[in-house]
Amino acid sequence: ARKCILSGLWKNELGSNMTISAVNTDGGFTGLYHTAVTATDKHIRVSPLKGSQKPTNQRKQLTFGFTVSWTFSNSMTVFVGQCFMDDKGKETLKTMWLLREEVSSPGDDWKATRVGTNIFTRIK
Ligand code: B9F
Repeated sequence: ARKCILSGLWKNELGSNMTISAVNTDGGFTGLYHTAVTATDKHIRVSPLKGSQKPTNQRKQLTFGFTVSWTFSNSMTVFVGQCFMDDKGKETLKTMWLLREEVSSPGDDWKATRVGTNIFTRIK
């Protein structure tokens, strides 16, 4: 059976792109994230990502997580997800994310985290 490989270029339903480099023997990987959207008028810049997959040997369906450290703000997003391989060999990454924004006081903590889902498909 064909196996999921996270390395490559992916696009989600928002139009965001990410490139994941080779996965190392410990399951770790790095990459670059280019978001198509931002909630403010901040200038978007490509931002680094770092994560790991489990298990480290490639499987048909594998779980993974990664963090994106936005270079244009003090916010971070963490993604967790699973790669699904269909019977035509097409891979889909189903993810959920939490976006943490820096707030100025504990009283603002309630509004500091956004949550959502993204689905990625391979473009290369
Ligand atoms: O919009 C975020 C942001 C951080 C500080 C000002 C703007 C950064 C980009 C997040 C992109 C998210 C979506 N893109 C994507 O592909 S990550 C999850 C989604 N998937 C507004 C003010 C503080 C936080 C948000 Fe900001």
